Amino acid sequence: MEAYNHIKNKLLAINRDVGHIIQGALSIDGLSPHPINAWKETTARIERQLAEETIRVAVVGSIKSGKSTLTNALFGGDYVKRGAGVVTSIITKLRPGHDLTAKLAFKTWDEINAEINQALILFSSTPAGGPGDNFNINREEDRRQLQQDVSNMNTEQLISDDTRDPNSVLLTEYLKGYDRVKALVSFEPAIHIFESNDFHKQKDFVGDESLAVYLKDVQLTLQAPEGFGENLEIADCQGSDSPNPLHLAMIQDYLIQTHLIIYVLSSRTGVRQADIKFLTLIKKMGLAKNILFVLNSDFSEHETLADLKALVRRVEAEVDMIVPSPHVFVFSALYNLFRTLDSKEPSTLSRKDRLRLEQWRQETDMVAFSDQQTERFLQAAIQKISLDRFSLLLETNLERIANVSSGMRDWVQINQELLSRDAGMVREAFVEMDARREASEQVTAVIKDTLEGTTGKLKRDLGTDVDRFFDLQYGDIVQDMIHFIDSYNLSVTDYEKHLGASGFLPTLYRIFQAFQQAANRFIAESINPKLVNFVRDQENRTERVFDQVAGPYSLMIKDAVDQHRRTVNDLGINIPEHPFRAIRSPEVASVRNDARLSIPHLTSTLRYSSRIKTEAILRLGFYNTLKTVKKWLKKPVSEKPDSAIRSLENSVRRMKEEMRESITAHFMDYKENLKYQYFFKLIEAMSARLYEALIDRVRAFTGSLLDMKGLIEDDRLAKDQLVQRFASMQTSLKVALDQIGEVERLVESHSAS
Ligand SMILES: Nc1nc2c(ncn2[C@@H]2O[C@H](COP(=O)(O)OP(=O)(O)O)[C@@H](O)[C@H]2O)c(=O)[nH]1
Ligand SMILES: [Mg+2]
Repeated sequence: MEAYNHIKNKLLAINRDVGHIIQGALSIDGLSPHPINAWKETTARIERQLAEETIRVAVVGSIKSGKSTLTNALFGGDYVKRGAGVVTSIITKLRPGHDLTAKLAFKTWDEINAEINQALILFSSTPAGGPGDNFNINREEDRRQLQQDVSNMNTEQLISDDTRDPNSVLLTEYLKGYDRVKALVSFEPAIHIFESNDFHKQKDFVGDESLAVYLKDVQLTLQAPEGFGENLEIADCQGSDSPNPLHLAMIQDYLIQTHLIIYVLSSRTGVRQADIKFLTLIKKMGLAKNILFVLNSDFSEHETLADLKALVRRVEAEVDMIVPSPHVFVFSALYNLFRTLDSKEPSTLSRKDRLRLEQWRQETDMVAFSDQQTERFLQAAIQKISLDRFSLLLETNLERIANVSSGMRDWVQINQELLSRDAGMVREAFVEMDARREASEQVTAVIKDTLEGTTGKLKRDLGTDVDRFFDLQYGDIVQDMIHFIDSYNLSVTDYEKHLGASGFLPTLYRIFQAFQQAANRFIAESINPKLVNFVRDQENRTERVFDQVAGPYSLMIKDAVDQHRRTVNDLGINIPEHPFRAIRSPEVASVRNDARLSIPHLTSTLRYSSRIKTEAILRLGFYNTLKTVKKWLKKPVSEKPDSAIRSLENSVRRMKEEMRESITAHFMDYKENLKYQYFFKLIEAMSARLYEALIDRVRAFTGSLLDMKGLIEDDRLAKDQLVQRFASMQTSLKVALDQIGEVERLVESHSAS
């Protein structure tokens, strides 16, 4: 990674040098700023990309497998909270930087209330006039009412012997944390920063569920160990195996942006059911090729090294069934962490941890094995990260700056030579060059038109495919969803006990919650991966289409450049021939970042429930209850549950209808967003980038010469001075181009190694 930083800094320096040359050219009165401004924009974009573009690494795995411990071990300190909870999903992002800062982004009051109202659907002891749609956590009365409902709910659950449902857990935590966070939350997105000595206070937030629910994002900046390099983000993804599908979707949203996944397994438990599920999901999302596995091994847990190795073979075999030929590295993250702490800040190790460390140190063969595996793991991770960095950040930008520099050099040379001629010769040259310019403008106009045609057609075709994918009758997504809802086996009789203990409405709520959780889980586990694959396919197709047209356009441009060169060569201006590199389609990944585009959040696929007409379900349930109650009074005891169950069944049927309607309507919205906010914008941006790359090559020759003509014919002008300025620009450009050549060789040797 050192090599990366080194090369990146060189590239940045060259880019700035070229920027200065451009600035100098812009300050010459009378020169056409036309090509120069385009070059200036390119250098600005390179600077921005090199600063912003980030390689993302996600550390995932089931709870308590050692994700946070491993993350800490990597950064060499106890930075993220170890042993943090279950209720929330927090993705803690760590970025290398100079100072120690923790940035905690809080949800806004509106977001919090929306989330609570979402969880409150059907959740109320009083169907009419309850908190309903407009619960406001800042109102004391609302909190008091909710507190009461939640306590009732929890007692009922105790009676009915159910597991706690995620919604009531969420509501409980929100209420519990309110007083402590209210000063930090506001109606605008609020960020709280903990710095230097206060840094570790962030752990209290992440570690306490009732505070963590208020958090949206946690970003730590910290000094990274030697060799980590910049433009890197490592994310400790707590909640990968959360029972809450919304958390799963949050992790999915992060995973689709990552370049590398580090999957942590614990040697204490081996491969768990949750791991199999999560790995299957990762695979379904098409992300299985970039995983490194860490078997976090507890030295105390294994009698001998041979035992540990036997476990490794078993784990490898189990993982292999999902992810073929996995790369598994076996070491103790906690031992690595303790050892670093012991050498850096011995005082931070507790007496107990020190004892453990001493004990583990005795296991010399396990330690040696672990050390060697740690080393191999770091090498593999670093290699993967640097390769991606090179291709994503360096290569494209290097090519861009090379194009700008050589284009500019040609342009300077043409101007310089023209300046040294007398007015008559120049006039003649202009006639020739203008004719050439007009001809090549025809060519670029044709390219522009046909590229627009291609872009329009691609948008139409892709739009049709998106429509088809989401089609209500024939599309995969909606059909799967409807099939899921219709076949969801909602056995009302399972709730008999609950009905007896808590009554009709709470039972209906329980059924609804279970149903909704199942539907959400289905969306996260089955629909979202399909969606991700569909999007990837369409992105690849987009790249392919632009690649297909880029070939012929490239040839047209090469032809135009050759003719320009011949024209000026005939006029005695000798522009050397550079090898012409064919222009290819820009990469989706790079354009996407540059244009700040991303697919609509996968978490939003779960936000259909705000459309559910709760009242309709409730009213139905409520009338039925009245009727049922009346019937109950007349009928013998033994028949009572039956009729109540029948009413429940009615409500469930209605519930399914509501669910079907709201989910399909919701996916129609998602579809429109995907089309207009993502695909169409991406296609436009790709097209614009390709056109720019093509035009860039002829810019040196087509920049309007008219101003130049004025300059040359102006006798009062101190031409000597101008000639000198061009000469010095020429020298600087030569230096830049030499340096670019040097960097290109560095990149090549690095990519080859
Ligand atoms: N005994 C033992 N404890 C470990 C080991 N690795 C991690 N832990 C502890 O297990 C707990 C959970 O680890 P953590 O890294 O927070 O797991 P996460 O939920 O995956 O982030 C923490 O208290 C760690 O200190 C290990 O190898 N041996
Ligand atoms: Mg953790």
